[in-house]
Amino acid sequence: MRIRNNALRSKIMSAEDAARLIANGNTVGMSGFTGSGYPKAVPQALASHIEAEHAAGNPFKVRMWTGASTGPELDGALAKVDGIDMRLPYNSDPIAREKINSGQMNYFDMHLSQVAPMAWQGFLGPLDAAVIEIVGIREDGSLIPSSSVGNNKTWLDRAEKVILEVNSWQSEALEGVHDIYYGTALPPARIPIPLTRPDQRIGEDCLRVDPAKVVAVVETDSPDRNAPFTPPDENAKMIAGHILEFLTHEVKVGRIPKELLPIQSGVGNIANAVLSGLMDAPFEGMTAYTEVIQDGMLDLLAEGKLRMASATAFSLSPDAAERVNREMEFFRDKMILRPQEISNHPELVRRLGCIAMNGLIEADIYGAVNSTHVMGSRIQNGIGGSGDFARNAFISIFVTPSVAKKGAISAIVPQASHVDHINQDVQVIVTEQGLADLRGLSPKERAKVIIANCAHPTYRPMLEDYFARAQKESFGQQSPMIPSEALSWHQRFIDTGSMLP
Ligand code: 0RQ
Repeated sequence: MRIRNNALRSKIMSAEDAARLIANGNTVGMSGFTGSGYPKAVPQALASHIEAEHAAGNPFKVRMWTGASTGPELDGALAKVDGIDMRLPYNSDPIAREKINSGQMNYFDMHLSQVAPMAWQGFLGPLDAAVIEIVGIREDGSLIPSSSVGNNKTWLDRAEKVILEVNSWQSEALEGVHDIYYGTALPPARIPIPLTRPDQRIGEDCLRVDPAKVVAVVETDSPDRNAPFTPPDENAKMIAGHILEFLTHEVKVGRIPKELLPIQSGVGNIANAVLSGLMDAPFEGMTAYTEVIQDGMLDLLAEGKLRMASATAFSLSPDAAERVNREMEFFRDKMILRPQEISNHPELVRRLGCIAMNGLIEADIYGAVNSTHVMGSRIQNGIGGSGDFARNAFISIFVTPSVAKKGAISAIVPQASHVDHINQDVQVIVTEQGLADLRGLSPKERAKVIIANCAHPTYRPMLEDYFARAQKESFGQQSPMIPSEALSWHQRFIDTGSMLP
């Protein structure tokens, strides 16, 4: 039996009835992180209710906070009916993206580690309701967390009322995987977080909730979104190869230990390819201190190459999710899922010395990185945890194919059209062309290495030409720039569909 607490059992109701407890204008905190552990029934029922209200001529929108991206049943369903007034933090849903980019939906893109603290600090306003997916409820009323932890602890603590979705699709063997730290506080009472190793447990294996606040319990049986896994393409394999060569060299010269330092890896195919590449690399007993446990980590864990992985969520393909469910007994002591304010905490990322690897949209010749905006104005996803890790990592690596949209766009540009990571937070840039090690280099030295090692051969001469002229014409010589030309590649793409003249 999944719901073992009698008081909470008495609150079981349909998703439709539960959704009616959310009112127009409410701020709602939902569970969910990278397509796992998000509520599946109540958001869809809420979307239907909103659609009916709109049809009757009544306004109805909610402000929505999550952990990170969720699934089509949540972001997609609510965005489709124009039910979201404002959303934070990370989004990857295509319908929500379209609504944001057409100006119909407000989006507040935040560092993932800062969401819970800012909610506690009162910076985001009050939280009317929380809708949280869990695996089960124990006799004592404590909650067994689901396949993501995200901001659930904070939503449960802060919300006026709580709706629980108990999803029997999620494996009961997840019980015991989580580590929920209840020691955070507001300044001046804040104390150091007592975590010095990725495999350390510092909290409890369950979430607490005040039963008086629980207004509904909804039973579901639905899978997580779990995007299919695309095997690494040639570019991804080449990028992985450059990174492995680089890490091997770093070990050889003694800057990192032979089991490496805790790895953080962003989402996406390149990240998975790097992880796959680690299977054949000479590193044993590695650890991961990261946001998401991905497909590429499972084999590493099974082989023992990766000793353990700490994250806040799973981000798995359907096959891998099934494998985790099936083999949870094996994986349980090799994985820890924590709140995202802990998995991404700057204090811990700095202390542990993570090796951060994140994707980018574009980088400029001085190494400033744009992770979020296409042509400076159109949001792709969001900054996610990349900033939490990049600024505080032991080594901060960014990866990308050197061109996008079949070569019409160069990922290396004279000037980034939007900056998420300033050049001080970017130490290594890798494309399929090669790797630029920027550590200790001045802006002009960085430009030479980035253009030579990372730019696509089609765009390399154009970048060399711009940089040479900038060094002659620029107002200053620290970071030479021709302002009237710096964003001309982007304008050309907007006008003609290509950055090429
Ligand atoms: O668009 O899907 O329409 O073809 O962006 O690009 O090359 O498939 O790469 O999946 O690794 O995503 C930065 C978006 C890269 C991701 C970003 C277009 C490209 C394609 C995806 P299509 P790829 P990836 C941990 C850390 C921020 C959050 C983060 C991201 C789509 O890595 O969201 O790092 N990062 N979190 O065509 C126009 C360019 C482009 C471009 C790529 N220069 N111009 N379009 N694209 N470069 C995870 C979390 O925090 C949860």
